[in-house]
Amino acid sequence: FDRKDGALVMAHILFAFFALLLGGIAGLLQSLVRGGNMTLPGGIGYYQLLTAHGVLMALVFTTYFIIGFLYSGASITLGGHLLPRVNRLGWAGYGLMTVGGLLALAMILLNKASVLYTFYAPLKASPYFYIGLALVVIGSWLSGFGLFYQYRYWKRTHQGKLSPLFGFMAVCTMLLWQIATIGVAIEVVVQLIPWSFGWTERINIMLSRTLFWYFGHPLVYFWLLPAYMCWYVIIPKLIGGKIYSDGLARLSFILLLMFSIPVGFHHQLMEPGISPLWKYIQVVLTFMVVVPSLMTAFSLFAMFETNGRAKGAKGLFGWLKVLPWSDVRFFAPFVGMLTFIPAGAGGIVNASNQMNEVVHNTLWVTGHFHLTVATSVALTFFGITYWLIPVITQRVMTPRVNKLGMLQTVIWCVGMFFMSGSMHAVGLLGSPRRTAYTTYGDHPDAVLWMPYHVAMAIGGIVLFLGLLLMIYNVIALLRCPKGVTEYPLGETMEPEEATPRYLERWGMWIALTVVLIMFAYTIPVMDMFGPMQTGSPGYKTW
Ligand code: HAS
Repeated sequence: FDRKDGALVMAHILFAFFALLLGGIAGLLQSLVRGGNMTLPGGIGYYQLLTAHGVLMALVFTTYFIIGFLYSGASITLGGHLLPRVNRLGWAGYGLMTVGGLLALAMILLNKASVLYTFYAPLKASPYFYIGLALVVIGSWLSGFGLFYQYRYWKRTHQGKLSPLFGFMAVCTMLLWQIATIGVAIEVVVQLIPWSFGWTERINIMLSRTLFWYFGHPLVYFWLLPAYMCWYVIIPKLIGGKIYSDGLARLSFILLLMFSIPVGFHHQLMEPGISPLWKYIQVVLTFMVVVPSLMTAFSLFAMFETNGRAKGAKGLFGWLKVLPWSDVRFFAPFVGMLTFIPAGAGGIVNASNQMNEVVHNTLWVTGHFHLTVATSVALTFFGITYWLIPVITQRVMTPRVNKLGMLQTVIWCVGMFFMSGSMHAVGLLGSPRRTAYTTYGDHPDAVLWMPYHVAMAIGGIVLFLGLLLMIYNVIALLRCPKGVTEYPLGETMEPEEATPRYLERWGMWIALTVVLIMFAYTIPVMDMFGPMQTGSPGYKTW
């Protein structure tokens, strides 16, 4: 692996795990404070800790890990090393993201930005928190441009050739991010910063939430797509097989790009100020975005089965027996896949209007995203770490680290089973999310929730132990003996010609994505400036 590129990738990966550690500490403390088990000195409160936990885990850990992972694969597949300009763009992006991230974190620690990771207005943070976030976004754009530049260079030097699957997926993931972050950038720069400095008196709440969720939903696919990259491209190699279908994999990524953005209203189904028709349309589009995930499930089953049969597996589930169960590089992402089945089903429940009325703003939703991002995605990222660090630092993972990795995966699952399981259950009993410790005057309903909260706290403690073990494993990986580890990229079963070339016509896909976004958002956003917003006291701007 190219040394200069390796330094860039490692800087991202190590910062990601540093954020994971800090975010984990904040997570443990918030669960103890919320459960009424402890009070912290210096007035450190639940909302402050929850903001730190959400921002560090959901925004910092993921973004750094993803950019590091995408750059590593781009370096290998799109030319063998990054162009000097791309490497520089990567470092510039890293620098801006880090300055911005630390500024935002400082504001949270000073209790000047306890606005949670969604920073909904009218909760107001210090302007420097928003400026920090804006820098993170701009930094990530620079990294994105670097990736596009590398891809374009590869295409120019390989005229008429189909790009490598990893490179294609990396471009798609970054494209999704660039288009999605335009929404949050407008919210932060045009609305929140001027309002927070006191330059503007009022803020249009509906618009700010809409801009946030225009970004917020594709954000979850920005987390998911790199996990899918591992499932589609890396796992086949690790199990000694081949990728089922290159074309199907590309199509599912394109569909995720097109359908993951015009669906933000499914987070706002319970909000006034958006007409039911537009909510309905975006719910239909939400069900469209489920399709590429179902295609992924199909593709993965087909890959496991075809490869299993090639190894002589018999019967309906014989393929399960020939999988490399004791290899953490396979095991951790596989457990992530398995978890994604109930996690995805929960998402479909959320998206269904009537059921959303039952679960919205309850701990069910918290349970949902701990299964999706904190289990399916996180375990896949952990699985990637076990080979990525050795590849870059030119080391070989020892059997001991492999065993510790297996143990880490099991601990994570046990912790999440208790935590996310009780969140789902108590959510159905009505327990709200994002609420500091209260027994609601010993109301019988709230008393009924208490055992679930205890189970959540126990799960949280187990998870924290799992997190400490993961940090230990990262350090152990950095100390493994020198040697050569291969970057595990799978090959496809079919020849390259089988993949339709139109899948790589980016201009067409971007245009279709923009059309869908305009369709889903233009009229409802215009309504937000109309008489419904200004004429009725209930919908007034703040
Ligand atoms: Fe979600 C809320 C709907 C997926 C994350 N979601 C959230 C929030 C987060 C989040 C963070 O419609 C909270 C935001 C906040 O703070 O308010 N979500 C969906 C839907 C999907 C979905 C329809 N979510 C995700 C993913 C996330 C994520 C992925 C992170 C990575 N979500 C919602 C809705 C809300 C929501 C509403 C708002 C709720 C509210 O009211 O506030 C779908 O994309 C899910 C599709 C998935 C599948 C599963 C496919 C299965 C596969 C695995 C195959 C396994 C194999 C192994 C092959 C259809 C691919 C098999 C082996 C064997 C041995 C069996």
